[in-house]
Amino acid sequence: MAAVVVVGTQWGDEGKGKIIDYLAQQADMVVRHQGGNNAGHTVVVGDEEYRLHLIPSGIFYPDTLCVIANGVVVDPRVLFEEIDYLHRRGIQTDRLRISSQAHLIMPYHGRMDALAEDRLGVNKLGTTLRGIGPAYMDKAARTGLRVGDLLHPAQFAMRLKRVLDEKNRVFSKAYDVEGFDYDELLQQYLSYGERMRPYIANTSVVINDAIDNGDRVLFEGAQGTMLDIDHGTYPFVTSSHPIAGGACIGAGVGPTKITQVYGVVKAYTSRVGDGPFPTELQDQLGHEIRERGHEYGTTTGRPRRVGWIDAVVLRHAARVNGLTGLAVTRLDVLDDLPEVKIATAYRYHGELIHELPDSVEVLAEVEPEYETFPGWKGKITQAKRLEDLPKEARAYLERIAELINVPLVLVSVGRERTNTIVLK
Ligand code: 2SA
Ligand code: MG
Repeated sequence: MAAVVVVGTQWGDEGKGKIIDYLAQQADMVVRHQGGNNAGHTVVVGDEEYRLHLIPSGIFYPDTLCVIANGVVVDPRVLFEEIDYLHRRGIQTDRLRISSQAHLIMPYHGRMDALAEDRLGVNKLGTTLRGIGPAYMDKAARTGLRVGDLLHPAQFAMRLKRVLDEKNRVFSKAYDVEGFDYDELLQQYLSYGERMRPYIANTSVVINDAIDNGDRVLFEGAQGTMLDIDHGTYPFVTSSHPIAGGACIGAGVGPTKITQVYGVVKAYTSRVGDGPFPTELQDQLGHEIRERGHEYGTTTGRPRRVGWIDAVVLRHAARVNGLTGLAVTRLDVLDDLPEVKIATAYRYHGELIHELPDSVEVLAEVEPEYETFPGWKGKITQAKRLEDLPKEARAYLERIAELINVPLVLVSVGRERTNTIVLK
């Protein structure tokens, strides 16, 4: 391992938290580079389960530096809630660094998110309502406020005034709702700034120094390829770049520094939020897999839509991320099913297509073509090597890797660190 990017290959919730936690055993640094507290990464350490939204999953290792890099949008309220939560559970956070160039999520972003979803009505995107989209909108519009601004109170005050006047005008004129009080917001954020001060750093330098020093750096993707603002199912996407290239931009690291890109693949598919999902199972079986897999949003508690694994989606992910290895997760959730399926292509108006359509309208109408495999009867959680798995489970895994043409590197067969099979 030198600089390894870990990405979700589907619509998020692939089990990246578990894989990052596993790989972090060997890492000196774990970096988050996109998204914000819309993410929900579950990590199991012994008998303890932790849920993180913002802080990198490497925080459970006492010697690992954890970085929230420039591409992340940071809600300071959530940041401190998470820090306090970790402290209460005996986890220290002095190894956390936050980029001065990361953008701040402000309370008005949350409100804008909710109002926009409301306006869309039945066409809503199903966002997490955490203000993620509006924070990135302000970043692109160059009206965003950044973490580093908090260290320059006079400037921050001036910028906030300008931005808030505009937001409040929109709230009252376009939506007929009350705005936010300037003084209150200013005081609140300046006090967040004071508390954040010891964590704030020029993280591109920190990360590049680590890589140049031969340290092992893990880039922890959030959400998934199909939620990428360019390469996902636009407009049903998040507002950042969950794909591997997003790590370079979101952390200030050149592409030549990245040595491996691992794609995390859930053994089935889930999607929380709206938008097309060709292999979705809307029947009893879908319900069953959701319950076995506890497929509910870590951040919002929303039930996740569930379906078969989709090799068309995965081939797209392999391409846009340049995957060098696959980490298949949650294989154990499929234990005891009489059969399992893999979508290998789509049929659209009678024609067979092998590549992911570049239009959501088309994607919404395709019919998946499936290959069906016999299930494996029995529990696989204790498997330590590929050979310990029932031959049906092995055949399923091998076919996935073959269809995507990327080698398997890890297989997760249970929630704990030890329930992981390492290949090679
Ligand atoms: P947003 O809030 O603007 O990023 O929402 C836009 C779309 O991105 C989806 N999205 C996610 N999908 C899966 N998991 C995510 N994290 C949480 C989790 C979500 C939760 O781990 O379960 O708890 O509901 C995540 N974050 C964003 C979102 O559903 C929209 O489709
Ligand atoms: Mg999640």
